[in-house]
Amino acid sequence: MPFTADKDTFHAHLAANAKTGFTVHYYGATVSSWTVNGHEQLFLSKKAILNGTKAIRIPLVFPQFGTVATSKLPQHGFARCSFWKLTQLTESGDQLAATFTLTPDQVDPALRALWDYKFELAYDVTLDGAAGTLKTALRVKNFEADRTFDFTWLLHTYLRVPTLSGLEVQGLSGFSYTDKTRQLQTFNQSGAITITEEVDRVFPSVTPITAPLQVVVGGKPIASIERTPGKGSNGFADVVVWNPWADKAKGMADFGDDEYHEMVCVEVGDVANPVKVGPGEVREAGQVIRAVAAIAKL
Ligand code: TA6
Repeated sequence: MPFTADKDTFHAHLAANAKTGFTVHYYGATVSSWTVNGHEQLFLSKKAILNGTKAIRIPLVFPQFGTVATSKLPQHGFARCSFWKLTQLTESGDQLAATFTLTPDQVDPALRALWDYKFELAYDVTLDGAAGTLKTALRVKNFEADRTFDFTWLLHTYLRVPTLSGLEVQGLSGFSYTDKTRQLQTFNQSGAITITEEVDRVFPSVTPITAPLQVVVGGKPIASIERTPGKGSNGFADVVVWNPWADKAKGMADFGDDEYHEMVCVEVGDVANPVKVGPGEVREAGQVIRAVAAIAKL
């Protein structure tokens, strides 16, 4: 597998096509770039802070989504602000796969004390050049002798989009959601989501898990996300859609004022109900992101 690595990043690309590849920052195991034949699929702000002092946007959320009144863990937990290790690389045909792992000794002791369990978290990143997909999956193992732990987790994907004008996130019509921009009130989603103001919607239990979530612009599909099952799980149950819009963007130091036009977060995870994992048990869930527009342009 053609790859380059330094102390901060790992980059791999197809042997037959250097324009199709991905980059991961060890800090947060953040997939900061995924290109399909030269077309970038993910949004990374021009103001992103990449020196390990602030979580890079496109984070892995574990062991806590958001903030929780009864927990002192920081927003979105510690996985995104810890240095992960590359532990496995495989190549087979058009597929490149890398696994990154996080264990308690890699977590800041002050944060680890707030969720103090023996665990191993693995993150598999698999590029399929022929299919135009990136599969990412999280897997956690409980190494405690007799303690069950629970957590919430989520893949906080920032999709790059050409414009918000005419953009729709499809696949959530008919489901209820908690609106974080409206005092956590519950609403019913009718039709596709359009983005004309800040959107921060948490959809619990979006079924069936196999139904794709699609981003469409001007009627043309841009990308789709499909949730995948794994060991001990049928797949992530919940979906979050977020765009900060203008005011919130201005308040974020690591995000350009006008960049909210270039992204939408479509996030899959288990956030409404914590996942419980008993001693020795494993839970795994993932997603496949399909670069529909880039494939069409090939
Ligand atoms: O998943 C959506 C969300 O929880 C929003 O509420 C929003 O604040 C976003 O994540 C980004 O959070 P961050 O801590 O990375 O700024």
